[in-house]
Amino acid sequence: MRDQSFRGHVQNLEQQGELVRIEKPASPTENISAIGWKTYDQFGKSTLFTNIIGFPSWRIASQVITDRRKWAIGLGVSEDDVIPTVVQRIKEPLEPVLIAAKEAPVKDVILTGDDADLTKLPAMWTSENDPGPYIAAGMAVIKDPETGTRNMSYHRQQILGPDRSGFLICPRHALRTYQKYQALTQPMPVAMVIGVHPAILYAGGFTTRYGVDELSLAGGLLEDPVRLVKCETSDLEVPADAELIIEGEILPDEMTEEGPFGEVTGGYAEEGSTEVFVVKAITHRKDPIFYGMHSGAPMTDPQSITGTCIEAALFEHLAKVEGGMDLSDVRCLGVSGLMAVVIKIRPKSAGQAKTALMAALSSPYLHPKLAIAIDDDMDIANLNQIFWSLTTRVDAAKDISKINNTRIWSLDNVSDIVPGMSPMYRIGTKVAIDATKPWSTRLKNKARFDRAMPKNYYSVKIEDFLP
Ligand SMILES: Cc1cc2nc3c(=O)[nH]c(=O)nc-3n(C[C@H](O)[C@H](O)[C@H](O)COP(=O)(O)O)c2cc1C
Ligand SMILES: [Mn+2]
Repeated sequence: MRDQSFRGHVQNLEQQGELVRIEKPASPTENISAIGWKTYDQFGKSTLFTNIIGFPSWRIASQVITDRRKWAIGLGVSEDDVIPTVVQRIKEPLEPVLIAAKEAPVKDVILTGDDADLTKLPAMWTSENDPGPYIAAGMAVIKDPETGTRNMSYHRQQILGPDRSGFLICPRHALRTYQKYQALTQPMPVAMVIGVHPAILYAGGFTTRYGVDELSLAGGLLEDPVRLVKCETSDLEVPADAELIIEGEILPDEMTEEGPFGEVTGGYAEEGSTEVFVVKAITHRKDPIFYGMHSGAPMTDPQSITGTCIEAALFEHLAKVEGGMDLSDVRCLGVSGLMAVVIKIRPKSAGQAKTALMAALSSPYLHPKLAIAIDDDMDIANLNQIFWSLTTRVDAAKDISKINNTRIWSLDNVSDIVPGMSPMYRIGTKVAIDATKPWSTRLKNKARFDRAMPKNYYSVKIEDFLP
């Protein structure tokens, strides 16, 4: 079986020169967020903090899957193969296997009662205007009380005290399950999973049907069943190789004030109220590594996780439009706070890029409100070329389409909240921009919209001339 751990990924990142070790003392509530963010922004590297002020037995790793290179290392494929591999493997889920507690590294240390204390974890203060430290990286494993089917999804936790945190539940599968427990007036048992293999991190952000176990999807991505172990205080099962598990329950009838929180849009989600999580037990590995997940201004891991999920879903979705088109690649731009997607396409006929754009704005994910089509000769990973296409190949009257009054992603603060509904429900405008070459020039004047590259650009190698 392949390694399924977070620390294995951290080690691979370091071996491949993708990680910087920070050995000087640093504080999770004062500067670790800034150091990790700047290290990725300036050098494109992950960070491993080995000297944590106030938490001597912990290390913190951050920005571990922030781009395609890091996903490629995590999934063991080339960068170009990340999306096609995900699309294919996610269709072949593998049921997890249960292993004994004595073989499970996450049971190295078991804390219950007063020892199960959230304030003893090196939770990070992520964005400046957050009210305090959060655990942003936790994925909740829960079970449907009627069918017993498992679900896994991310839920941020604002630390409120030793045994209490906030727990944000947006209207998706976890909310549907929670409402079933509420109807029974029972608390919902939850196990928060922190610090796992990138395949499991990916599955936690992936949108699929209710009743599909995301841990089976993770098994498909790993090409091995995920090793699970029983919880101490509930009949839930969690990844045995995780760094940290927080067991607890969500109360059926209590809410708490929460936020503001620096969000994946890159701005703040307004303060509001969330459900309440009560801690029952904490288990972790020896020499644990805390996953100090960032949030807020791009680029951070949350943009990369959801963005990569959106890319795979769009790739699959667009493959079905018009019976399939010449689609080369898809990017969800993390730098746009997940609200812009770019599709690289070779249209087979006039109007086809626009059809593809409409599909991109109406897909399994609500996030994109701006979709841009670029031609097959452009580099989709290069914002310079995307912007060049937007001016030289776009006549706004013909190539920009607005679709008013459509559903908009809940976190897009600039779009109106539906009157009488919560901020989860917004309405606004989607925009499609066809920045492929004007169709007529495909037939004649072929060079008119080519990018004018230096003579012999493709054959001249500067290495031959540099000192
Ligand atoms: C890093 C990260 C943090 C997230 N935080 C939350 C959160 O706090 N609350 C929430 O409801 N969804 C959050 N999400 C979104 C859900 O985890 C995601 O949509 C997931 O696919 C939902 O699972 P479901 O399809 O089983 O409902 C987050 C996603 C990521 C990648
Ligand atoms: Mn689900």
